Amino acid sequence: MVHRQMEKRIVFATGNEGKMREIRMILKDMGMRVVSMREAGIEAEIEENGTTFEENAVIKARAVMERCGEIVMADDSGLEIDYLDGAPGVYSARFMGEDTSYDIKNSALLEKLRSVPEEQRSARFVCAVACALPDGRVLTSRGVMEGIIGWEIRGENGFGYDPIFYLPEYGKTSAEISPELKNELSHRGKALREMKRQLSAALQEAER
Ligand code: ITT
Repeated sequence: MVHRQMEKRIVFATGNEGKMREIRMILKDMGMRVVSMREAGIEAEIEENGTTFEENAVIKARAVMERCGEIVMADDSGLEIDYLDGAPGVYSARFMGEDTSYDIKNSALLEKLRSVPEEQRSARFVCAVACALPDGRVLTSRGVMEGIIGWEIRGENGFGYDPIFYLPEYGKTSAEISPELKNELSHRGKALREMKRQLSAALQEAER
């Protein structure tokens, strides 16, 4: 009888296609297949009731790991605008309603900052990644990308708030730079690269 070795893979607990595109690119050299929750056939409505990005990432990764028993990663992220005391922050997806278009959300944020000078427009994207292992261990990492809120909607790449997130050193929004450059600079790229290191170490430890 031929025993097929179970393929090692990571299930990524996200329903956000924009995130998933970036995650696949960033994790493509991991030596493990990365599948979305949908590809793994898991449907889950998870209540993100944490107060920090880390708490919510852990809630999502644990909930899906308990359902499938595989290695599960989750990303909880958002945009913090200093002039708005850190809003929308952990409520970034829910800001003005989950189903409201980003054209409307982005225009509303630009309007709130209409006469605010450049030095008060600082903002950052934050990403927490959690990885829940079948043995119960949970790893977490965090990445940040600093920028300012721009003055108009610009660019077609990326997703969500990218068209209003301006990177002064590039003279472009994160929706105008290439996907490769965004992954190099981004909160998600940083958090996931750190998670790759942690997960490799954790898996090596488990094999010892
Ligand atoms: P999942 O929980 O299914 O992963 P979600 O979209 O609900 O998807 P979050 O709760 O983590 O995910 O919300 C993150 C929101 O923050 C996301 O919907 C965007 O509005 C914003 N966001 C995060 N990273 C971003 C990025 O790289 N570019 C633009 N907007 C981003």
